[in-house]
Amino acid sequence: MQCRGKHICGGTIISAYWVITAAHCFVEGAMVDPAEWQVLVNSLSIGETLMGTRYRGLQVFSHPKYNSENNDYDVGLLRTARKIDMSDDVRPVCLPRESESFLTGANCWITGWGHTMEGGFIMTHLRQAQVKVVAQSVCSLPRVYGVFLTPRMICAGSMDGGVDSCQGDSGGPLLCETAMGEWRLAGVVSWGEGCARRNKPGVYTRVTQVMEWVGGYLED
Ligand code: 4AZ
Repeated sequence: MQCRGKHICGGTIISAYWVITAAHCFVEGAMVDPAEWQVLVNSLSIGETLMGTRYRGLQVFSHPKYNSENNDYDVGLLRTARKIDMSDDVRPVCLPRESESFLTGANCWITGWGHTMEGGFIMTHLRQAQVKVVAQSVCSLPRVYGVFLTPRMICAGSMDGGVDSCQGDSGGPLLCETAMGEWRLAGVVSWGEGCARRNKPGVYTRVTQVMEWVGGYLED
């Protein structure tokens, strides 16, 4: 997702008109017209070679309980001005049911154009990495995130560090395999202490916990 032609955040298509992202992505663009947002679809590159299709934003929404102090409820939605063309390569992600659970150690994938190291650069080519769900009990240990971790957050990565999302990946997907072996959007890239540090896995908005709010926009 770009604002005034600049990459700001990742996002995930959930229906023909809707892209899910992080609420904090809209903070720096809070004053701008939703039409200044563009979603770049079906392009692995955000370099000079212009590929893919651009969809202008029509409306942007942040979760009403979003707290910019601690990133609780860090989820937002962007409605595109026109219908996103679906194809073999462009399809909406499957959302989880509220009751669905992602087990500790479940396999997940993250994707994004974000930095490959702290203080790095935005990538021109989309990258992906495999991470695992970290137990909530472990992620809320004092040496990990302690009380900063809320029930609206899910941690994924590696406790040894080395693989993680980073700046510029925010708003993008955390796709995980459920206990039933189905792939669902488990999280939205939200925050973390640095990137890929030991004992500091990535923190993602727990999608099952915000499905009621998201579902309210999916009717049309
Ligand atoms: C960021 O600044 C950011 N390691 C995103 C993800 C993580 C840290 C920071 C997780 O957008």
